[in-house]
Amino acid sequence: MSILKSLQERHQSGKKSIAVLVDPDKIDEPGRLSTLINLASENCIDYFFVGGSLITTTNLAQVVKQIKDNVSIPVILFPGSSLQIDANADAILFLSLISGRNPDLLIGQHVVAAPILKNNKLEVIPTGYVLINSGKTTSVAYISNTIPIPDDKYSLAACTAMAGEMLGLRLIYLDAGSGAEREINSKMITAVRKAVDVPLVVGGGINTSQKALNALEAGADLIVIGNALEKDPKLLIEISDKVYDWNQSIEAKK
Ligand code: 1GP
Repeated sequence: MSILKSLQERHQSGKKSIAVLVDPDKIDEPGRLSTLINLASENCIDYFFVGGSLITTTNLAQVVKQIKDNVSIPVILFPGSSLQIDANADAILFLSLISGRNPDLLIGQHVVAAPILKNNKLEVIPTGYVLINSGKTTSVAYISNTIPIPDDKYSLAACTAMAGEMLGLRLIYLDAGSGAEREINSKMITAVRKAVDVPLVVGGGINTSQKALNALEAGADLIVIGNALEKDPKLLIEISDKVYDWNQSIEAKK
């Protein structure tokens, strides 16, 4: 089954998923990725996202390979640019930065990436990428040269997601940016959730299991955890327990 199809089915049934984000730039010690891979596998993590706003190292391919060689968890590229494509991953979020007005990130990079993607077997997942303000300027806001949507402009975010869905995008990714000071608030997640039928990915600044649970309750289908695991990889155990309990309760209601 395709990754998108499985996310759609999980969305329909109310089940939740977790992705661990690996930024190749932050894999500075050889053992760090192995620790994450082992933890992800022991805790039944659904996906690895691999990417970053600015990859200054050349180890994207190495990171993808190390994950693929060790576990069967699907690897989804979360690219900061059209340079971040690796055919050994399973899928790529084909991101259109719809909260911004930077044409290069709405269609430009896509034109460059399209012929490369056409010639490999990566599953291409058209994704409406929506940045929400989270306090301090994040790398993604700076690099993308766009202004994130203010975190109290719920209808602006909802209409942005709605337009993305009408344009044919198959996922909406609400992101506060990696290491965000403030995670995306529940009211914002719920407003966007109500506006669209496609699966909703939420990430940025989720650094406690309570924040993860809040995002799930507000309507996130897939939560993405990156930065917080750099400081405390074991947080993944707590967060995956929350997702597991949630999914068990859905099963029990059947
Ligand atoms: C960033 O949504 C991801 O694009 C994850 O954010 O690194 O803050 O968990 P964190």
